[in-house]
Amino acid sequence: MTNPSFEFSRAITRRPAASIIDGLRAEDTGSPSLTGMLAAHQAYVVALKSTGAQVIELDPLEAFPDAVFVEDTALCLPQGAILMRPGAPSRMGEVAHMAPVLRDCYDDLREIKGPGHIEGGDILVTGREVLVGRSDRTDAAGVAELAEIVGEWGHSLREVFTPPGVLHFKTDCSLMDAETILSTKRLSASGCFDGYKVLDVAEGEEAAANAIRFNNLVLFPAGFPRTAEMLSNAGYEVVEIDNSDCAKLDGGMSCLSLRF
Ligand code: CIR
Repeated sequence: MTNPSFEFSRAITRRPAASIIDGLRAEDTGSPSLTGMLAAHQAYVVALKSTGAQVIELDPLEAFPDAVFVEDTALCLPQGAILMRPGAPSRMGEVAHMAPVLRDCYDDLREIKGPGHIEGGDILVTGREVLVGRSDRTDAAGVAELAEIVGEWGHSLREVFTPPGVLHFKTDCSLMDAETILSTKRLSASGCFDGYKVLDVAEGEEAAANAIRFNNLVLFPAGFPRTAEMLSNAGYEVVEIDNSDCAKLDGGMSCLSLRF
């Protein structure tokens, strides 16, 4: 039996556009390099495919600099998919480009109609529940609208809080298996993962918390050796991907795909 929280047969990605240099960022640490980003993106797709999954690779969208971060546009569950309503005004138009792709993959496609906002980066689906972190991009009304839809599909949703100053809930945590969460200490200290097995990232390696478990692999940002070693010692097969360009736009491993 497969576990839908980390066993997937498909993923959707979108190649970065040249406009990526205009992507949103909380703090300007320099522009990402398109060449670097394309190479890292290719390595990411190769890793996903190496697990046997089919990857739907979408064309770049020049008009939307952040469109490479497809995770924020939808939530994919076994019962159906839900189009999000991003809190970042410049990203709202990305959803219309994802809609036809998901319509081809799902019989049941819903949408967050508003007035609330919610982005996929704030949603962690575990083996037992859907956790949604309120953030600057995800508000109470967005969470409430999502709760109704996933409730209809038999999922329980729990609202939690993304730490202040952190872009998305999953900037600070990832699912390693149905019951195990990789997290920053600042997030796990809030108690939101009580009852789960929590692996805290090494001190000073907070940016390592955004990884993804995809079938047999953990796709993990390169450059965080102590956390990578902890995961390997815990039995996970870790594949390191260069995240240096994505990081300049506050992006990480989870943002680059929708997985289902
Ligand atoms: C943004 O600010 O929306 C993008 N520059 C980064 C989005 C990262 N997405 C994610 O964590 N799911």
